[in-house]
Amino acid sequence: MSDNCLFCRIARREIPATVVAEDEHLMAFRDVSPQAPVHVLVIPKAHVASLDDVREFSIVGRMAEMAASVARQEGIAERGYRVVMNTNADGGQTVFHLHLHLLGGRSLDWPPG
Ligand code: DGP
Repeated sequence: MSDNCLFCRIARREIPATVVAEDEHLMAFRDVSPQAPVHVLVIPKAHVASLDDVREFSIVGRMAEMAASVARQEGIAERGYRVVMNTNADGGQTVFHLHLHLLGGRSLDWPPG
């Protein structure tokens, strides 16, 4: 845990968020600035800055599993969705606590900007 990290503070429930799934290691909550009808962030509760800083990759598999579960829960699994991990500056990462974006509920363009 990192004292001033925004997503650590959400994981500790010091900052409110709309939580849609949670287990011992992970939390999934709605993005404050949704880019699609469904836009959920899946984070590990333990602080890791980015995918580039992950050393134990089983956590990434768990995050993907929770994203797939939330997609079914949100009713977007059959039509489809996108999962994204923006990583470091060129990847567009703005919050330096590992997170997976789950986006769906509309047709998504490709390639991204
Ligand atoms: P990224 O650019 O990949 O680092 O995405 C960070 C996301 O975090 C962005 O889509 C907006 C979201 N976000 C930033 N601050 C908050 C917050 O306080 N609460 C919630 N729920 N989401 C936040």
